[in-house]
Amino acid sequence: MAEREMWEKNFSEWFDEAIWNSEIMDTRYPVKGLYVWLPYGLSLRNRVLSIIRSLLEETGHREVLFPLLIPEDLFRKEAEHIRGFEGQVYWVTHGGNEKLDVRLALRPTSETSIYPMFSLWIRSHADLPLKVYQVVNIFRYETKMTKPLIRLREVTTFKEAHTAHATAEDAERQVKEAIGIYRKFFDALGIPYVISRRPSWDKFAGAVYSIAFDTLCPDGKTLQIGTVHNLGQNFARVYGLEFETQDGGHEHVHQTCYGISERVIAATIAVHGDDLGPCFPPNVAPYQVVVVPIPYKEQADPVNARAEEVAQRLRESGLRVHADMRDLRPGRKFYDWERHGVPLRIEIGPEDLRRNCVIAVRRDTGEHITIPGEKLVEEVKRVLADIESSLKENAWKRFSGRILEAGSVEDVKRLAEEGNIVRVAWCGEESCGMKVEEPSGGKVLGEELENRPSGRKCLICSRDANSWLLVAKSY
Ligand code: 5CA
Ligand code: ZN
Repeated sequence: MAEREMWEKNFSEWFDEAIWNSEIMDTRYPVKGLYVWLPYGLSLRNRVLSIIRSLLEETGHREVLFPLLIPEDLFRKEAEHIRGFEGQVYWVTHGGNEKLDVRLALRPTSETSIYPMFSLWIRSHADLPLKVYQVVNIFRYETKMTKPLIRLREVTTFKEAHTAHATAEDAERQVKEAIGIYRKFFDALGIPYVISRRPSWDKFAGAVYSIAFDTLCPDGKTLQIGTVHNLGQNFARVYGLEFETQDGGHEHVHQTCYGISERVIAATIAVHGDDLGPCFPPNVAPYQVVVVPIPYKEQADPVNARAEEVAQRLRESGLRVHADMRDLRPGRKFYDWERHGVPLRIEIGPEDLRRNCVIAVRRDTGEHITIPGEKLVEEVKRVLADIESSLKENAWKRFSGRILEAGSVEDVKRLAEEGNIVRVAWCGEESCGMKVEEPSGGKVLGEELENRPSGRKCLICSRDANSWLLVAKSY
């Protein structure tokens, strides 16, 4: 069974080693907060992206691609937005040796580049709703400690969706649709999450309100893996996003935006890990199966030939398979591929040749399974499907076991420090919420969505509690 000592007790170091050993990234690029994707990592990234792309496409989002640079005057229009991002913007001040008349921001997110164009595109109610998305790099001069895949200064995999609607109700419906899309997306990756409405003091700069998905890293710190924002008409007013209504009047659109980043890949690595390293869910694993021949002296040729043949049969059935034919000891190969998180290993030795079978070894449990030759494809597919569902199930089990209710204010701090997400019964008053954050030593994630307490009193003021406030240590 999987050991999880190092993974839990020393997660930060574990994580850096995991992405190095599995050749996801090279973290030696000489600019802080910028990292290099390696082929294996990029293959994983692109599979994760293809899941979110299809979820967006099937709900009517169209892909666009906007410029990286935003002129300062446009960038500064929405007051709250600029207040929120000011300290994080990289500026382009020169073209060659010439100083630019108007400085250009490297987008830290794209509202201020997209919405001026929306104002040209949107004419009448017939143009609405408008739903677009793009996958781009963004730059944020982060001042907290940077970490590969988790807190970057160049986010390379920023998927942002932007929508415009005729009514507030339709924007509200869009927020729900976005939440549904992200649920499916995280479910596909087996990442457990809580969904909460961020407190007003922690919402996206320029939003009316923000909803966030958080997962839990093995060290007990939460990681925000996606957000959905209702922007109301804040941006529409300053960028002049007006449309002609059915009866000829003019109104501002209502907007939403929602985004994820490669943090989702960090979460995939983190939640399915163990002391050996990551274990990638088969639906996104760069290699789903690795075939390792175990040759013995004079039997080497037939064993190698069988290994190639087995790999080829599996490939033809649509699986991503790597046959490791390097001139190395099998034990060394096992070690390598475990660290690359390949969910299933197939071993073939002389004995298996004679019996016409293979040995499959699960990365998640270490279990050895004998598969007869005639059932190769169907059995491998069945085992992979089982790995996928049990990774998800186990991640959820560990996660759910770490969402605990606080019985008192002192409890909040203790439980958060022990690495839990703490549910605090809350009356809904902001002042009570703020009184929880201070002494907790953690962060108020927000008001939990779709789950409410019954028969509880607010932990601060003892009035009836309407909702759970979630508190945790966080990244
Ligand atoms: N425009 C909105 C929605 S697209 C926006 O920028 N929202 S955000 O600021 O909350 O970012 C969306 C998600 O991107 C976050 O939930 C987080 O998961 C991820 N993210 C934000 N900043 C970084 C960063 N510096 N490094 C890695 N991921 C990040
Ligand atoms: Zn209260």
